[in-house]
Amino acid sequence: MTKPGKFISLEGVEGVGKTTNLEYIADHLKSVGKKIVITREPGGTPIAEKIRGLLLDHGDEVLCKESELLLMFAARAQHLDTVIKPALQAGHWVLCDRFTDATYAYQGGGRDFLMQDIAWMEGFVQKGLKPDKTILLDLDVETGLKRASKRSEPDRFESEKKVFFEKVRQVYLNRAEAEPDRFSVVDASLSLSQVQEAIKIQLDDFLSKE
Ligand code: T5A
Repeated sequence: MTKPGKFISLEGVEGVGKTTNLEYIADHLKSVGKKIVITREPGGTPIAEKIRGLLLDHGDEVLCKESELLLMFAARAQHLDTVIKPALQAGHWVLCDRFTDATYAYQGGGRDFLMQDIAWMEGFVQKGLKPDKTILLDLDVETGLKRASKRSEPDRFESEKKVFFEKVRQVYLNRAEAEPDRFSVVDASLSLSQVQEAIKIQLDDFLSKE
């Protein structure tokens, strides 16, 4: 798919500050004249938000890990078709709170699915469409979980053990190392203003290469 717009995703373990920094990124890009669409995964459309509920809420029935993986991609297919692709075609910059790197990290790292199976699903659903830039906010798991717990009650993922999130973080870091042009890793342990300054440097670098 040729796309006049740009696709930026924000990634990291729980509580690293993705949601907090999304508005900051949007404001910076708007200040240089970009038209922005802010969205999130899982979710971003009415149907995908219903799937998000199935994935995040604690239910009476245990969601098996195969269903979890398939639901992530079902929500993503709907999101791509309804929101992301049309916005990119219209020349907008799409800012997405998590995307497929999260599936590699959580379902591949956390749930031990084979990365090649996830890659097959990625190809089937995305047909080569990937973020142009991914900002990975990196933070030690304990601090992230502490920050997240101050904000709300733990959802189904946040109820996992620390070792689960250690594996998630490691996969994110491995992916960043493997694709240094797409990924920008930002130290999320710094103060919010320092984190935002670091994000701004990465965005300006990306903008300068447009
Ligand atoms: N998932 C998702 C998968 O398993 N596979 C997938 O393919 C996808 C797409 C989604 C869940 O789904 C899973 C991963 C997730 O578990 P989510 O709501 O998108 O859930 O993700 P969460 O990580 O749960 O989102 P959080 O809201 O918890 O984390 P954020 O957005 O990273 O953190 P944020 O911005 O809410 O900040 C948390 C707290 O920290 C403070 C903020 O003020 C806030 O109180 N804070 C800072 N404090 C000090 N210094 C800083 N620099 C700070 N930055 C933020």
